[in-house]
Amino acid sequence: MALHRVGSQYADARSGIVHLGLGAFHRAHQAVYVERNLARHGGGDWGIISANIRSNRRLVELMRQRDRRYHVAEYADRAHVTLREIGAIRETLYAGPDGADLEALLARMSEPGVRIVTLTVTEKGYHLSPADGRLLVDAPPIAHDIAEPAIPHSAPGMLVEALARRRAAGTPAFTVLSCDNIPDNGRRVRRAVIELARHRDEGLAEWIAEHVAFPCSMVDRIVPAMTDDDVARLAALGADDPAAVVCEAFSQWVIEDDFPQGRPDWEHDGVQMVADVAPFEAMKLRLLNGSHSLLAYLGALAGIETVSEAVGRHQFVGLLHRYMGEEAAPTLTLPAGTDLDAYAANLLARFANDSLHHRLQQIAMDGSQKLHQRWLAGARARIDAGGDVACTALGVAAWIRYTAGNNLAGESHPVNDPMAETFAALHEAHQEPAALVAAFLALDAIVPRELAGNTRFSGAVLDAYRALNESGVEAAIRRLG
Ligand code: CS2
Repeated sequence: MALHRVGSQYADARSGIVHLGLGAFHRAHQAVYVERNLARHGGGDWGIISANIRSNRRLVELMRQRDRRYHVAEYADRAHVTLREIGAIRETLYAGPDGADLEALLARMSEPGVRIVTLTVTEKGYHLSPADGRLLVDAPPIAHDIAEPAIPHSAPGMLVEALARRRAAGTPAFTVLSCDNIPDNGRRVRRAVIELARHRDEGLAEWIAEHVAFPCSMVDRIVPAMTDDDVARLAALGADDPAAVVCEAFSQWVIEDDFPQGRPDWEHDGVQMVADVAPFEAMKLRLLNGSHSLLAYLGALAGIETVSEAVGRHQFVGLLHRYMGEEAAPTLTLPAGTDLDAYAANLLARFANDSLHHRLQQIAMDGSQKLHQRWLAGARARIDAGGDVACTALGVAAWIRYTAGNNLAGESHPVNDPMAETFAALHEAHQEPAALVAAFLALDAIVPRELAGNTRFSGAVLDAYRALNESGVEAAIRRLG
């Protein structure tokens, strides 16, 4: 085993970034780029105040006890690991349901020295309609924040309240940087924040529209949820650290360069600062995340546990090649200089990294929030162009079957999704495949109407659904020819 250790050297740093969503992804992605920046400057202005806003108070406290230092173990493969100590997170807060540090968080977000607020709150954390990006004003946290804006529960509500405080105090706005896997993330969050602000004060909404930048970004690094085995193997490497994270060696961050209040000079830390993120984002969402979701639903139905096990089967690899090459790639405008074959080959190599225990169940969660940008927007474009969507239709059929809560061998699994109750009710109401598939495709919060109404697509989903149930995952893949 080749172990490379990198310590955190700088003594101090001011905090210029507030982050919402202190999950594993944030700790292994953004914080690593900020760490490089601080290390290069021997400190500086861009330390992070990181908050959990929904759950995991324990992590916030554990990190406090350890001076917020933690480790990121980057595995190129089983034999090559870089163990980084990270000091970039200077303060941790918990602003979850009991509101413990909510006031402290809002105060931090209102400080003049904080010039950027970044977010990894997952797709569902913004309360946007997955199909068209509208703010879901009836979602309980948003309805709460409309009624009680000064004690917000949601991420958009926290942004609005903090911006209102800055405006009232004459403090310049911060820049909002969403780092979640949603398309056009900056623009969507901007629309949601302005709409929410409009519910309390038209003047505030206008001020936000005029003064707040919401750059888009594409983030990429595979960071599985930590397991007890991961904790034990890091302890064996000398990092006995409950806040440690295991991830792959690969990492990419592409950010739209729109930071009127200033930003770290991230271009020297491996971040791609660009004028337009859209081509990078669509490529990553449809190729990487789209492939992930195919593996997740089909693999879970076949009783496979992890991504690396799934790509150990040649049928799955063949399916991904066909999906990427024939269904996803034709819908993309690739970033200049991209070699599509090399990108796809690299994805398969990343998926095959068996030093990560990346569970398919983790990827399968929140399908209602993910399918539109990963599969369905592309499938719609493909159908409009008269193209083939057989792999996507098989994926959709597998997702529908997965939401029944058990695999093809009848073993049950949890269905973690904000729409899980709706799914359960549909499975209960419709025993017949044709009626069940039609009912799922009619969920217009998820499936674009034009796609649901296309008989070539709906027919392909129904055929695939029947094939899965009657002859299993491998036969359903073989059937595609
Ligand atoms: C995965 C992503 O859980 C999921 O849905 O597809 O978290 C994926 O690992 C990252 O986007 C990779 O950058």
